[in-house]
Amino acid sequence: MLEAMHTWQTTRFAIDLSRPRVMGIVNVTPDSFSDGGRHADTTAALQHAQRLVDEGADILDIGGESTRPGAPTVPADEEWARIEGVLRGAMGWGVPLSVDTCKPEVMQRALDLGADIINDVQALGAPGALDVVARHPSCGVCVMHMKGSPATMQDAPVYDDVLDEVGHFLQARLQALTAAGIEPERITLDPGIGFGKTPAHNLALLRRQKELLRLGRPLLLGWSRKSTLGEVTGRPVEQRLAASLAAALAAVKQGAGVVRVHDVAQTVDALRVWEAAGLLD
Ligand code: HH2
Repeated sequence: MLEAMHTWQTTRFAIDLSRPRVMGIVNVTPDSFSDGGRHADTTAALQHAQRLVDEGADILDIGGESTRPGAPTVPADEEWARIEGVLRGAMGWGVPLSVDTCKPEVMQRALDLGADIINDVQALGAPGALDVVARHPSCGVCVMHMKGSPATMQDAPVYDDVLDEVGHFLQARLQALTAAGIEPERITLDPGIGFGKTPAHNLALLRRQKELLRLGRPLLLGWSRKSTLGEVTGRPVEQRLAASLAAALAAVKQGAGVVRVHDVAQTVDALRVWEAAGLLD
C-alpha cells in the first residue's frame, strides 16, 4: 500500500511521490482568478511555463478555462485553441504535462497529443469523460471534489461533516474509475479547496486532511492564492504569497503528495528548507 501511495503512473512518467512534488500552474486564460490575462497567448504561456520548469516545477498543469466562482464556460474548440500550442511546445521538455479540463473533447485531443495527466475539477463527471480516460492505457488523472458548479458553488455551501462528504465522494469516484478499468496507480485525489466550501470548510479539510489518506491514493492540494487565505490574512489576491507557502507546507505536513501552485520558486525553496531539516522524511 505504501509503495503504491508513492507512485503516480502517467502517460510517460511514473512520478515518484516519496517526496512531495510541485505542480506549476499555467493558466492560458483571460480571466483566471489570480493571473487571468497574464499569459493568455501561446508564446507568453510557453515562456511562463519554461520559467516554472527552471524554478523547479515537477509537473505543469495547463488550463484553458477558468474555474473561478461564476466563470463563464468556454466552448471546447476555444479551450483547445488556447492550450494546444502550449502542450505541443512543452511536450519535449521532459516534464509531465497535466491538462486542467472538464471536457471530454479536450481530454481526448490532449491525450492524442501525448498529455500525461488529466486534471478534472469535475472528477470525470461530464458525460463521456470517464470513457475517454478509461480508453487510454496509462494516463494519470486527478479527480477533485466540488459541490455544485463554478456558477453556483459559493452560494452558501452546507455540509453535515465536510470531511465525511468529501471522503465519500472521492471514494465513490475512485471506485467508479477503477470499475471502468483505470488502475488505482493512475489516480490522485483532491478535496477541492475553494470549490463549494466556506473558509471554515477549507480549514477543516486542512486540519483533518490526513483522514483522506485512508482512501489509499496520493493527495493533490491546491491552496495557492485562494480566497480562504484572503479571509484569514485580510490580503488581496496579489499579496497572498506568504499565506500560500504556509498552506502548501501545511498540506504537505498533512500528507499531500502534490501541491498545485502559482509561485513555484518560492514553494520549492520552502520545501527545500523542510527537506534539509529532515521534516519531509
Ligand atoms: N484549483 C483551480 C483550478 N484547478 N485543480 C485541482 N486539481 N485542484 C485545485 O485546487 C484547482 C484545480 C483554481 O485555481 P486557478 O487555476 O489558479 O484559477 P482559475 O480556475 O480561475 O483558472
